[in-house]
Amino acid sequence: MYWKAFVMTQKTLGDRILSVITEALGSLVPSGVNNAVNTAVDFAYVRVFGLPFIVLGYRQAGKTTLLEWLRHDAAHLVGFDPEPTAAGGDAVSPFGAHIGDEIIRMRPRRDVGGEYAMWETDWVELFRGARPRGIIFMLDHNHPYQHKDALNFTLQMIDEEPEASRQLRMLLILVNKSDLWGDRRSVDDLLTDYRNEIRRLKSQAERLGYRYQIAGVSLINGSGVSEAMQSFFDAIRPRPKRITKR
Ligand SMILES: Nc1nc2c(ncn2[C@@H]2O[C@H](COP(=O)(O)OP(=O)(O)OP(=O)(O)O)[C@@H](O)[C@H]2O)c(=O)[nH]1
Ligand SMILES: [Mg+2]
Repeated sequence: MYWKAFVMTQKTLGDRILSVITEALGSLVPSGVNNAVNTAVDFAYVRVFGLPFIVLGYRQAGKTTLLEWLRHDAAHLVGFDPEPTAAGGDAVSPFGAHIGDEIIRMRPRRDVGGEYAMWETDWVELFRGARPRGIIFMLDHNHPYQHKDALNFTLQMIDEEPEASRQLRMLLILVNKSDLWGDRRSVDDLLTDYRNEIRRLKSQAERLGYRYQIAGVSLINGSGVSEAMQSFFDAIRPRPKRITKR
């Protein structure tokens, strides 16, 4: 019995990665060793290429603003007034973001728009290309039917794209713009419209083995954003292998 290692080269030139896949054949290789190797590979990969995650949500929920918040450490949001993101989305290069007291290398790949017509195209393409460890799904207090559609589409896509969802560790729902609703309503109030979707999310998360969280935030005044980002990125990042001394 033996270990087989091979190197996969991903599709595009700019996106070339080395992902070493180890395959333990037979029972001679303990699964603990295999897991440790996989963890070490994940950790090294993310350190070099960035943490793969994606941001989805119906139009005008705050996706572009969140990416700007992460990219520039919240400092640039004063006067930031993005145009709706057009079909095809915008490329986002990997960048380092301050999360807690660390800088984590991020790789969200593309900022996609939220119009219906972009879901089947830009969202699915992004999901397949990114094979994300985390999804941030954004909504706000307006248009619950459209947000519900978008969330259902996302859950369906996770089910229908098993290769792309294989690495998924967490889905975070950000209920954005609390500066506009927070003094009158709670997150739980707003989520009464989403009972079926939350039930579906819960059962999918259990079935596929990822975690989910829901947080009310305001990107404009910063309320809740750092905390939500810290727990999201903590949940999706691979950990360095601990060296234990005997
Ligand atoms: N009041 C308030 N406005 C916000 C907040 N976050 C974003 N916005 C505003 O909401 C609008 C939409 O933000 P975007 O970041 O462009 O939203 P998007 O999801 O990228 O929109 P599309 O690209 O059209 O899908 C902009 O005018 C933002 O300034 C927030 O926390 N509070
Ligand atoms: Mg946008």
